[in-house]
This record gives sequence, C-alpha cells and structure tokens, in this order.
Amino acid sequence: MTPAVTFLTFLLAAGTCSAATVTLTLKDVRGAALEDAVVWAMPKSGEAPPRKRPAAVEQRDKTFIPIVSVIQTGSLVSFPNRDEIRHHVYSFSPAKIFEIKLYAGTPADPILFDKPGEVVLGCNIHDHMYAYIYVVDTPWFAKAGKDGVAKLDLPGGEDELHAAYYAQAQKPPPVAMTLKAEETAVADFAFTLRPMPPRPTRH
Ligand SMILES: [Cu+2]
Repeated sequence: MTPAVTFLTFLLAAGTCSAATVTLTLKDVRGAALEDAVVWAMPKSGEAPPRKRPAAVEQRDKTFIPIVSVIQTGSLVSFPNRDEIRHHVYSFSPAKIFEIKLYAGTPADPILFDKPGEVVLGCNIHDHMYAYIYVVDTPWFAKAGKDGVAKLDLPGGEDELHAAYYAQAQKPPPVAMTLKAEETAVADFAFTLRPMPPRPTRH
C-alpha cells in the first residue's frame, strides 16, 4: 500500500480572541476521526518559551492512563501505580530510555524527559500495557478528542504545524502557516495507519 498523506489548510475570517486559533482535524485516510492524535506548533522564530507542566501517567486496572500524553521538552512525568499489584514501567525509545523497576504506589522521583521525540511505554509484567509520550520543543501542543479535533491557541507569526498519531505508518509532513493575532485557521491531517494491536482497554 502506498502511504498517502494529504493535508489542506486555509484561512477563515478573523476571530474574536486575541490569540490566533488553529482548529486541526485529524483523520485516517478513510475519514475516521483519530482520538489521541497529537499536534504541535513550532515557531519559525525559534522562540518557544518554556511552559513546562508536570504530567502523570497512571497505571489503573492494568492500563496506562492516559494512553497518549504530550509534554514540552524538559518536563517531569510521574508514574503513580493505582493498582494493588506491582508494575514495571520501561521505555527503549531513543528519546528516553528508562525503567522503574517493579513498584507499587508512586515512585519517589518523577522522570525527566529532556529530548524531543516519541517515547513508547511498556510494562515488563503486563505485555498488553502500552502508552505514548510525545516530547516536543514547544509549549504549543494539543491532543485530539474523540471527534479527532484539536485546537491550538498561538501568539501569531510564522509556525510549522506538526501532527503525529501512535499508529501512523509515517509522520505527515508539517504544514507552514502564518497567522496574525486574532486570526482563525483550520488545518487537516490525514494519516495512513499501520496495523496495531487493539487499543488498550481496562482489564
Ligand atoms: Cu504492569
């Protein structure tokens, strides 16, 4: 199958808020909404102020929650275990190689994610458990809801919009966009998917 990636952008009339707003629609090539697809805006100026917020990926009912997180590079993530049993969280992804050996409760130290990229999480004990952390060099990021829609509020200027989905066959090319304050725009990304195990559900 030839990977097909399409995108479409156009500007709408000026909105009412002071930030520029981009509404992104994330679908597969058949038009199905992609919940948990992620988007982020890289300013061409290179000015991406740090707005790091601590994040958490819980383990509950032998499931990572949330399955997908987006964080800014340099953020700390904690991995609280809400189950009665122990988990052993690990990643072999180049952006962050780590493990938290068999533990119960919340480990004392959160993990620092200091390089951009996709981090795939697993549990050594429970093979069906997996989750993703997208580490991005910008504070402007969002995750699509069930409707496959994500919104970015940007200060305006020249940006490159990026999108990723954990079951993508390849990352779609970024979309360049120049926005003035108060402007509203839309961007659509269509992903070709690769075969994946079923989306994790609580066990
Ligand atoms: Cu586990």
